[in-house]
Amino acid sequence: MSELRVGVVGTGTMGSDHVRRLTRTTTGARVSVVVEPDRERRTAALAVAPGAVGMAGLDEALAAGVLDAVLIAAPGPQHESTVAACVRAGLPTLCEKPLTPDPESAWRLVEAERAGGRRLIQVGFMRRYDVEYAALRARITEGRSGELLMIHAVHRNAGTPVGYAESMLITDSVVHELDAVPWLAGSPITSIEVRRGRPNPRAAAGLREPILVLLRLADGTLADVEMNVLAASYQVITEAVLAGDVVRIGDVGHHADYTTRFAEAYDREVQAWVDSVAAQAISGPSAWDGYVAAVCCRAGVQALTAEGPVVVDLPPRPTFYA
Ligand code: ISE
Repeated sequence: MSELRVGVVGTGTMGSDHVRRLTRTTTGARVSVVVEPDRERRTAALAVAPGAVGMAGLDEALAAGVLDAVLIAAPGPQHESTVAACVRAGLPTLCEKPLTPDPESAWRLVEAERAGGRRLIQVGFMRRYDVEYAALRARITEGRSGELLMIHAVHRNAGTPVGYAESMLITDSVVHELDAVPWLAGSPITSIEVRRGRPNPRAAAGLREPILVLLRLADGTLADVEMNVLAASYQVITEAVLAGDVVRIGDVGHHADYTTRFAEAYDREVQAWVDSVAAQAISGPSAWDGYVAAVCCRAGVQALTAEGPVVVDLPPRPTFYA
């Protein structure tokens, strides 16, 4: 196939970052359409992607027949209908997290994809493409330093956007650990608990943070996550306690946000996605992974107000996603 023609839906922080990435960094693909209802944002994105055309809605782009694949970075509540339209059109889709905001809608996408009989959906859990994360997973899997016993994770943001709700500590941020921790450990999450210490007096009314999130995995591994959204800088650090060693990743200096901290991971993620679409062998984080994250997020949000651990109840993984 010649260059993959990618439609980018949504040009907020991540969408515009991906338009630039697909245009300047990724090989084998170009942005053919920018779908963005806001005219100013659309114009700004088009200025970065010569040759792309702007459209206000995905339907118009699908009807024009100028897409080989779609990257979705629209707000989460729009993901279900957007991904479903791409699946109906048979188009491979990389959807930024969350796949959808709740397990029911995520499951509908799992079913739509399975009904079509082939993998089309990938979820943008970019940490799996971070070099240090990948090396840590290999180290744990290979077992040279003994079994994994515990994970300590630190996830700090340098501020909150306007309209920030407390549940977003889980759904917007901890969602990454809800995917990454079981991926690193090779074992699913079975319960989630939230513990609170002294609240930060700088937090807006209604936001009690930082929080400590405790994840129990099926194999007994315990993980704790410090989630802190009023830190001095953006930091994501992980320490894996193995029976015979401790491995720490993420000491990469101070960043303002994820766009620079994970820039290389995003580059690798998008390149791997483009290559896998060209090879018709999509293998990144799946719709099932997006569904699992949505189930865990629901338990995590409940845990914000519950006493003690909230059980995570997952159906068996369909063989389609084996
Ligand atoms: C943001 O939306 C992201 O997805 C980042 O990866 C995460 O670290 C941050 O906490 C979120 O706000």
